[in-house]
Amino acid sequence: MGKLLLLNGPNLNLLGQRNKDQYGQKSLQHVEQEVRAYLQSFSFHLDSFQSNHEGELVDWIHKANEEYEGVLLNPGAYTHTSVALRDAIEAVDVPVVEIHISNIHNRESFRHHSFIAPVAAGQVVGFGTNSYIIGAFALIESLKERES
Ligand code: CA2
Repeated sequence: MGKLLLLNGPNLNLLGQRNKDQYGQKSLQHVEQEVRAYLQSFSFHLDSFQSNHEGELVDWIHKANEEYEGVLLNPGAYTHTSVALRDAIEAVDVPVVEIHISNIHNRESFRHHSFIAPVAAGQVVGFGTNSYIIGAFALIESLKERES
């Protein structure tokens, strides 16, 4: 069974508790469970991890390179600030799909730029928490293409 990793960045542990208009009703645990069930139907195992700390996310990207076939990443606000996270993704071979719940392109201008997008396999934005499921589908398809 292929192993995939779902990583969530700062403040996403608050999903479903506040800011529901922007980020939806579901808790992070609920979203993780939905993505896990979806991937299980394609015979993939999913591990998930959330951190409010940039270096911890960098460590997990390194670990993903050793232990996982692909990564789903919502970097949260680090999307717009983190050269360290970008460098980590660039340094590894494992494909990373960038995910955002909201449409970062129709929000404040400081959210329009992603340091992650140029080194990601692709970006899914703006479909609420369904962005994670769409991202999971995209990751499976890009893994199939890599194999062929
Ligand atoms: O739309 C997304 O998924 C974001 O990555 C979410 C980040 C934001 O900084 C990015 O620009 C876009 C913020 C995550 C904060 O999550 C919260 C969830 C519930 C309550 C408060 C914050």
